[in-house]
Amino acid sequence: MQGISFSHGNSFFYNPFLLFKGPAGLHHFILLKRLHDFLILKLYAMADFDTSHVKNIVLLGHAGAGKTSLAECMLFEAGLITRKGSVTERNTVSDYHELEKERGNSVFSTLLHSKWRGYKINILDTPGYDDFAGEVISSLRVADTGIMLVNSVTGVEVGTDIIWEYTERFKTPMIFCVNKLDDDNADYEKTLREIKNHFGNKVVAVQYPRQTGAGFHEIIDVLRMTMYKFKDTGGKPEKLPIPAEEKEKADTLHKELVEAVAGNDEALMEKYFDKGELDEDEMKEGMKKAMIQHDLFPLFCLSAERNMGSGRLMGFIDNVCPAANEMPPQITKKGEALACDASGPACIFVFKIIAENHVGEMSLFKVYSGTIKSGMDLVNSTTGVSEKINQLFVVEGHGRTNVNELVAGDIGATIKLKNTHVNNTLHERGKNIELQPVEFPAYNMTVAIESVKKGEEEKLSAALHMLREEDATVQVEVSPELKQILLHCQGELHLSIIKWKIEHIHNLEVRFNKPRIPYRETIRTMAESSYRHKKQSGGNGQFGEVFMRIEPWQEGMPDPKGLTVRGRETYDLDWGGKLLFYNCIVGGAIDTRFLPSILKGVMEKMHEGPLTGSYVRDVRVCVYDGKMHPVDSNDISFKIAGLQAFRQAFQQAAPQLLEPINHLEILCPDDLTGAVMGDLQSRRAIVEGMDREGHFTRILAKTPLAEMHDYSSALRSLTQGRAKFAMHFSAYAPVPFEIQKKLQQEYGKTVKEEV
Ligand SMILES: Nc1nc2c(ncn2[C@@H]2O[C@H](COP(=O)(O)OP(=O)(O)OP(=O)(O)O)[C@@H](O)[C@H]2O)c(=O)[nH]1
Ligand SMILES: [Mg+2]
Repeated sequence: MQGISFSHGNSFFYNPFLLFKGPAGLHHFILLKRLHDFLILKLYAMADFDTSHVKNIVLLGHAGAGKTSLAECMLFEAGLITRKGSVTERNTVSDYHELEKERGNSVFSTLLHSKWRGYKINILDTPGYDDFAGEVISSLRVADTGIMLVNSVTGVEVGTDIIWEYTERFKTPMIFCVNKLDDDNADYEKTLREIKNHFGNKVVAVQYPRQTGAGFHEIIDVLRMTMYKFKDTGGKPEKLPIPAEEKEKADTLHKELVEAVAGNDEALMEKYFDKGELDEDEMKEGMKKAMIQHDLFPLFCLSAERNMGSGRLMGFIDNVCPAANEMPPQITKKGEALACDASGPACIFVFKIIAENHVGEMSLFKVYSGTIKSGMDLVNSTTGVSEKINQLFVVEGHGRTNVNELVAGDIGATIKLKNTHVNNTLHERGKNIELQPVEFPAYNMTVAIESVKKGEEEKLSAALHMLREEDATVQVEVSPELKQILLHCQGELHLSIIKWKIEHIHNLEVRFNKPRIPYRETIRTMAESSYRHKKQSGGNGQFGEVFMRIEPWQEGMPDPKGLTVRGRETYDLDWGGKLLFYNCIVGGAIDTRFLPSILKGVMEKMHEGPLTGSYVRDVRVCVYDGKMHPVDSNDISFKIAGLQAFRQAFQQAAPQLLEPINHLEILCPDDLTGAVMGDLQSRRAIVEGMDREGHFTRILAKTPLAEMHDYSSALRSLTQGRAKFAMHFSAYAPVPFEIQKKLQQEYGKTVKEEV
């Protein structure tokens, strides 16, 4: 094993440099350094793990529930770090990113791994804020068990509910951990009630605390029927018999647990009836099966801060939680089952890309089948391009270690893939396997972005490309219509992270602006006009005259009254709606060769409508008369005449500005429905329906996009982040008269009066 790195800002390992200063300390330092290096080598010389000895877990929960602190406990318990860091001291292995240290919480999901009693546990520590849902979803895609941490002071929070929905989508086996039981305000019973209330009676307590608050030192385990007693410093507990006064409660809970396990399996139920008990192996197998089927969610107790309970949890992960090959096989895009088998065809799935200047691009993947060896060539199923796996790594936060191979079920990383993105499958040549991609959440917020300094547009475009590569919940759209670069993201917090990355990693100063609204213009009545373009200069003059009728277009409308239609052209406009262009010229008043020029003039004005410069849609134009000059008539003359005739007719045809209307769906806790509805009224929303869904109310509404720019932040502050919403384009609708007038005036100020 080689390539161990611990030189980055926050070393994965305890840094002995910090301990001793001055000449007296130097000797100690060298000794410690040797011991340190020896331990690292010993650690990585550990035996390779076969598929059934790899467990992939993801730590989940509302922000601040204690996920990163638990990850730190697990690494400490496994002996991978010799001193447990803490989130408050900004020195955990998981929150290594400068940004996370600055903020004091997780922003990215971090891959860690530990070894515990012959098993390798890959740990994915995810951020709790909803803005980072993409990080949670991609981690869930590759995890085989989720650990949902619930803060025993605050109980079930909105993040718990939201993340639970994702876990249901993946059917990830789940464990609940009630954390912060050492806090004076901890309330285990209330938290348990809330968990059962939200997630049902499949949640079954495996443990309960003898006491909470400062006196939290003992956990009663009703699976092992043992009491774990911790020292003040936590760590390895003493195993004691359950005290007499707790016996009755422990027995009752034990019975509940055994019955819950037996209740999911007929054979076990029979055994339970016969013997009145299940032995350890039967319990283990029964729990595993029920967890895989989402029929049982065992619940554990923790103080991550004081490192109490994590060792037992890791033991449970090793002994009971399913390994990747015990989970149902992956169903490929073609609908075929892919078994998690180290001797099967090589196949990996890239779930995350970390692009940092000093690291280059690192792709994190899970091996879904076969054994991946360094030097192997794989094919990207999306692009068909061959990719060489030059180096393989196991990852520990910021550090990474070279390994020679990774077996099916394991999670690792590689660098320098040429053209592979998140959600791509790489497979052995000739096998053609494509795994199901992750569906990332739709965006909630849009801003326009521009570089502060002129001439840095290309740099900005490169930075945005890299951001997109790393974070599938960011979308970038260059809008020629709005003449803006639009950045779609998850919310204000997400945006602040994007800004930080652009400024700190790409050294670019950027500004966010309000995105312009893609209004449309149309007409409500019929109007006619004519325009004569005549110009006499030195040589040849210009002459063209056009008579035009315009009408609002509607599906199935009859031919224009009083005109003879000689030619019909229909254009589906790129920006939605139609233009119908009819030739109704009689008696050869205008030569047909000039019609394309007239159409060109009309189209030009339709690109920049007369009201606000927005696209025009849904108009029928009939050219019915005009005049030519034998010498001076040419294309340009008829283009100008066509444009001006259209402009004049448009102004007389009761022009109407249209605005995009979005379909809005809000899920908010019942007690906040009133506030959310009040706010909607101030946004010109039309509420179309309300439904109760558990503890939530689902509100359906139609809202003008122009009123929704700040909605993500507004809803968050209105509901303390307890509501969520989704929005998508529905249709264009007329802008109210007063608003149209205002927009027309604003536009009028920005353009010079046309000829
Ligand atoms: N008293 C007490 N505090 C804890 C415990 N676990 C975590 N904390 C504290 O709670 C805060 C949040 O802990 P984290 O581990 O960062 O929580 P997290 O779930 O990773 O949070 P996000 O990354 O923001 O989602 C920190 O200040 C921790 O020190 C615990 O068991 N008891
Ligand atoms: Mg965290």
